[in-house]
Amino acid sequence: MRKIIHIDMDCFYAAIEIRENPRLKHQPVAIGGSASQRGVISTANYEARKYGVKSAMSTALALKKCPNLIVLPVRMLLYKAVSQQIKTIFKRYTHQIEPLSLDEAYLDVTDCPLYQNSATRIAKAIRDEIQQRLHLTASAGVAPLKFLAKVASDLNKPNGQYVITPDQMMAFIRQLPLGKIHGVGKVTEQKLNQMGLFTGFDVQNFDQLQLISQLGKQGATLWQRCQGIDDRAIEPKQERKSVGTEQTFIKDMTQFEDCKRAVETLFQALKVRLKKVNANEQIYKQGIKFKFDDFKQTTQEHLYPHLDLEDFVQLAQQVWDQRRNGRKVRLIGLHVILQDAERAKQLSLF
Ligand code: TTP
Ligand code: MG
Repeated sequence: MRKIIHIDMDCFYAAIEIRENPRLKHQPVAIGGSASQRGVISTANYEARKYGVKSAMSTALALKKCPNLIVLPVRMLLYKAVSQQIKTIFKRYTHQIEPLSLDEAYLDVTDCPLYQNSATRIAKAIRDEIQQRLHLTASAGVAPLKFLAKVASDLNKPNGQYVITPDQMMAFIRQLPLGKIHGVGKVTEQKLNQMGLFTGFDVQNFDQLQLISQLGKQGATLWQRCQGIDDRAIEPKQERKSVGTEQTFIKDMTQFEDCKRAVETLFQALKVRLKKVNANEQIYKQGIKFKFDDFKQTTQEHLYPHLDLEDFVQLAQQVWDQRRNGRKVRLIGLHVILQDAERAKQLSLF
């Protein structure tokens, strides 16, 4: 049995801004674009969440729900620097670190000799150290499996932790609502509910082949998770940097021709940016991001060794045809991921 800790910072961007300006303490604060520019909320502190302010909500709606809301712009470079500091703290406990985003990581502490190898106490120590050194709070989940550690870190948020021991694991899974499992989105959850499946217990007692025939590979994975199987190792990621550019349109797009033109324009901007850093030969992946009029976003990227407009147009066409579902498009972004982290370090990121 492994010992996995999932750490997730509490209202990350907002907590950093409040730390930087303590006068914001106890006030409802959100980070995001301004309402006049059709901005969207990235996150909000817990004070603002009481009013129903949430990530991905339009700033205009957030201000309707909470007229006193203080909306601050995103300062990505600052959050990235803090993220690095958090990682430095993690490294004092293990090198088995898999970052999932700026504020979230899995740690495998199976072999960590500190605190008599108690993952519970290691998690607490990491959270204490983050608080003392960085004046920010983190929540943690501790479990024998990755997916359970991730579920657990949400259970005592903010500034708390939840431990699932090997003994408790199967009982925990039995009562677990399927929507809590990372990767089971709203649509899949509904599908499962229609099949009469609501909890881990329901899936445990459901025919594996039938689940696979309904949900494909995702069904196979879900069935395994509910049996307490999750063999995914912690994958310390090679740090890859990306360069990108994006644009929110004055008017949402409904025609692919307009989309194609926007991709061409963005491509030129991306080219200029890349030339500035002379990074042309380091490209590893190309990708495209769409944001729709319901503020949901989707990213499509693939391995691709050089900058290529035709390829971006094809990616755009795929997203347009397969993921748009009749929605209008409010933003498009193009990015490339670079091969060589060291040489790309100086790049400014989007
Ligand atoms: P989360 O960990 O999902 O959210 P959070 O840290 O703000 O709040 P908590 O974990 O306490 O519930 O995301 C981490 C950061 O990522 C968040 O501070 C802002 C950014 N983010 C967005 O920009 N857009 C989003 O839709 C989400 C969910 C997060
Ligand atoms: Mg978080």
